[in-house]
Amino acid sequence: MPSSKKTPPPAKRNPQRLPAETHQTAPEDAVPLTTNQGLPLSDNQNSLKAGERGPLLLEDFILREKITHFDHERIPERIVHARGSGAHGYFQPYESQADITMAAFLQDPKKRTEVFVRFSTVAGGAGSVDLPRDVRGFSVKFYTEEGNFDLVGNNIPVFFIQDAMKFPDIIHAVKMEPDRGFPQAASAHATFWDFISLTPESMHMIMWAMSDRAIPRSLRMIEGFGVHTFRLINKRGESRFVKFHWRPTIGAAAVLWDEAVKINGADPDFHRRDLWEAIQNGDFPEWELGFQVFDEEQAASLDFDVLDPTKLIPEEIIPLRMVGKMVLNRNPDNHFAETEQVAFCPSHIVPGLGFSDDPLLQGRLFSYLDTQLSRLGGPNFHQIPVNAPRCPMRNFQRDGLRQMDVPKGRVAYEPNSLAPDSPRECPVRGFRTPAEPVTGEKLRKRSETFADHYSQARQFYRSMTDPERNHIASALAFELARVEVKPIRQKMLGHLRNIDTGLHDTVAGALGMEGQTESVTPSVAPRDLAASPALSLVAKDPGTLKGRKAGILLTDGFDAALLASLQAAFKKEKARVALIAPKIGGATGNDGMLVEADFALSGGPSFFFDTVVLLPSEKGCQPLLSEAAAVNWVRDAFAHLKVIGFVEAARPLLVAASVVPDDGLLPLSEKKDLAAYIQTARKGRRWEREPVLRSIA
Ligand code: HDE
Repeated sequence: MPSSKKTPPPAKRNPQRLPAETHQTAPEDAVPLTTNQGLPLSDNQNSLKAGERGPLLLEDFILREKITHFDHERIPERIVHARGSGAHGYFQPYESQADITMAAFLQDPKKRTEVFVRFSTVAGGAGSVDLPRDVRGFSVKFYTEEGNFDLVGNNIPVFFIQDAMKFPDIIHAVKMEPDRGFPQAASAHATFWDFISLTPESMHMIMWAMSDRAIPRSLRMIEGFGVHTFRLINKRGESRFVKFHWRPTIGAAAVLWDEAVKINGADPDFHRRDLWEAIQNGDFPEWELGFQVFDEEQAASLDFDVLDPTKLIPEEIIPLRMVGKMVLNRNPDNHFAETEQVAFCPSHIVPGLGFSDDPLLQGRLFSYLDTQLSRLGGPNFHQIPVNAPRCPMRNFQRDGLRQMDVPKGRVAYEPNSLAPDSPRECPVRGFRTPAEPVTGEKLRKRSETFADHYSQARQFYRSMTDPERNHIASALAFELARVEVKPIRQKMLGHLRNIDTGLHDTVAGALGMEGQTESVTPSVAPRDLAASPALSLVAKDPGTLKGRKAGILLTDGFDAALLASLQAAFKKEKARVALIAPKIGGATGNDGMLVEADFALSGGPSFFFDTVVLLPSEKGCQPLLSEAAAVNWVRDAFAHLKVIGFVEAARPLLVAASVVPDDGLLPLSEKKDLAAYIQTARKGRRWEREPVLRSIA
């Protein structure tokens, strides 16, 4: 890189600076660093130059190889579900499911099947935040002995649309608006609500997307659903329908919207970090796999079409049959190689399972393979380690971009007589599609059985507890207030009125748009279905601290004995504890011992934790009273409805944070107080505090 400019005189040597050579004091027996061709390197600090201060030489093939590889490090990110977090683990059935399926991984309760799981958000890019209001992807790759089975589901059991033809439209509508390139990872904008207001089939999903389900507390605390109806086939060739469910063993939970907004700023990797740390600490996330099994006759008896992915079957009608447990016990070794390169396809299926004619599922059977071809650069992506089946894979497909195998022999076709030991189709063990009659005209038409768009939306809303209903109304008011085009808001109010007049009135009031609703005539009049309590997160709250995190705020002079008792009590609950002190160096207790902090006050806000304890000393509390981070810490914990344990010395801080005493505030003065605090903290948020603090809007 010659330059015509005169080079400046050499800078005076800074006597403090170490000579450049000191970077290279690797011991002689160090593992040699090499190029991609295996050439050992003598210098990984300096490029090849003409003179010590001269231009670089084109000859430097080592620099060029390194930079070229770096320049090509990124591959196209997924068009949806770009931001993901992965983990390895295993699945183990409780007992043989041979009566309903011949799937090999569901036969033997002693047998573990390796899995890789990827959780994701949908709308944002790979570098977006973890807590937007969004659906979460829940994809599981089972490496079974009869091939890979990919269960590519979501944390919501229904979907926005009924036909694959509309997928590019809904995704274009929710993504950044194409002219301005924003908003990132947010549905609160005009194009999304424009599309939704013109798509009544999305109303059921909208209720879920505006609910607490769309802002989970942790990836370890989400439910998962296969969404579509699938098939189970047993050895006798009998086929039944099935809906797949994942249930976290520590219960499902959500954050509040105000927490989500703040967490996105304070720790955009909140979910990814939480999953990583839990696995690293041996606190392995677990889910039970549940099947809703039903036959054609039961399907026909339901008042909706089981092929319609905007509908669910309430558990009260067809209960879940729990078939096994999945445990995630190993973090990825490399995010790119595994979490980024993993390729899920709903078409990755095994004998004993099958598809239904759900028009969304049928479209997905095409889309995923197609997307992997462009994302991973060709038809050999199944050879990437995270995608490779763990059972033998033999066929006559050959060559192609990025072929890693070296197939031997002259025979690459079947039938053949030249290689009698080469693989053959296997009518007994091989995958079979159950024979089903198919009749009808070739046409483009939505089935009349898909036409009821409001009844299940109403059922979902009415199955929620009061706080959950309020959150749905608040989310709708927030999102629609971000839509600057008034007719879109008016039309949405029309849909909400079809779902529930109370919901409509609350949202119209919160928007200040009473009397401005545009009527929407449903194609099928909505019905009042029986409530399904299983749909509510709050109603199902298991009341546990297991897998939760407590934050303890300390200052110098804190009660060391109480801290030790608290730590022991949380350990017993299988909860994790983080210590927060004004400075990261920690705080010295009244026993003279220094404990290091996990967070400095400014970097460990209370919205990172499920319950908090204020453990300052009287003297240590004083400076906190004029410290915004400390006052906000307490104020937020209260406003986020957390159970707060406190020592008497913390009272001035509660006053400074305008905390009003209620039964979620527990003094820790005597020994017996600790048990009372833990018992209340187990119950989770103090919902009765919410209406006192927050109106809907
Ligand atoms: Fe996806 N979806 N999808 N989707 N989807 C993708 O495939 C698509 C749908 C889901 O962690 C893409 O590999 C179409 C429903 C998850 O890698 C793409 C339709 C459900 C993931 C694609 C749907 C999902 C994806 C983008 C309508 C819940 C992340 C990258 C017919 C049951 C998988 C990729 C991972 C990813 C297409 C609808 C779940 C473009 C056409 C319904 C969890 O192929």
